[in-house]
Amino acid sequence: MLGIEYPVLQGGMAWIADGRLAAAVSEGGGLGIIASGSAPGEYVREQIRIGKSLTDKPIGVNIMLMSPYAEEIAKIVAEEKVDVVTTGAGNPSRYMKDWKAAGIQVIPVVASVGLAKLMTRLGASALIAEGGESGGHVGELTTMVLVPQVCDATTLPVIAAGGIADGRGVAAAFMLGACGVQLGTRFLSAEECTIHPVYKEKILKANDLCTMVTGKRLGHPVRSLRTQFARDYSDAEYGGMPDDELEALGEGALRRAVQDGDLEKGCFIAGQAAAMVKRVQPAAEIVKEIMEEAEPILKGASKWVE
Ligand code: TUI
Repeated sequence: MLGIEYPVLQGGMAWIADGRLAAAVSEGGGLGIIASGSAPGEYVREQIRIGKSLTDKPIGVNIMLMSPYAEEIAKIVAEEKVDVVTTGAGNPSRYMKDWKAAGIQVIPVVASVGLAKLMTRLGASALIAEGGESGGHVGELTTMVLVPQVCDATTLPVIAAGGIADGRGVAAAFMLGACGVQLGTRFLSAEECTIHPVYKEKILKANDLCTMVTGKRLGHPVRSLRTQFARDYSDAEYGGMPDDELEALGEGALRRAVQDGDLEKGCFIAGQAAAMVKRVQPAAEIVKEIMEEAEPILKGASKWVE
């Protein structure tokens, strides 16, 4: 359906997933996805052009629906003839008709059965069911319970996301009914991923308990590494800081982590699978490796039945 070799999507990580990373993943046989995050439209257009200059394979764009530029970027993806659009952190209903008319495959991220049903009705091509193990904006449900429920609620192909970082996660996702996976955190260690060296090091040194969720009080919970910033934010959140001040504290924090490696004021987004990221390697190798790991696990699964 997407014209890719492996059913592996690279998550649309704000300020991180640029044209270069996306092209490397697509060249490796997966689907690279350029993140719009809260960047202006012209930045996204530029990244699309960079990505397309580096690969002839399909490339996607993720639109973060809470972005003030979402409307503008919704038009740009059609103008630039992007192959696939994924959406996150909201309901993309109002854009679906125009994207479909432009021949774009629309794959919304859903964190609930209700949105899965609505997106199925509105003509999405597939759905990404993202559990709360993921980094960034998280819903209530885990991947383990969300994926089968979304599969039961739709006739569309379902892509599992959240907590998947190796072949075991891929195999498990297939067992839950998914036919593809999306990984974000694992690609933070890709050679082509240009995050600050401090960020990469933090991911490679992460352990099982080193992420936490902040921002629940403001209605947009975000999972990130348990850094000084995350602890300070959490203290402010539960210590009664007024909403506007709390919003201001988080403003620009993502960019400060990615570009400056700022542990005091930056938000280092990562999923719970951060501890499973062990080394720096080319993005194409990551795609191939996880699928090669999944194969013997899936073949061996018959040992559980007589
Ligand atoms: O979107 C993400 N992950 C993100 S977005 C982001 S940037 C950000 N900046 C400020 C505040 C919050 C985020 C960093 N990471 N993942 C996809 C995702 N979408 N996860 C969960 C959802 C989701 C949740 C609720 C999608 C739809 C939804 O309901 C929408 C509705 O209105 O029904």
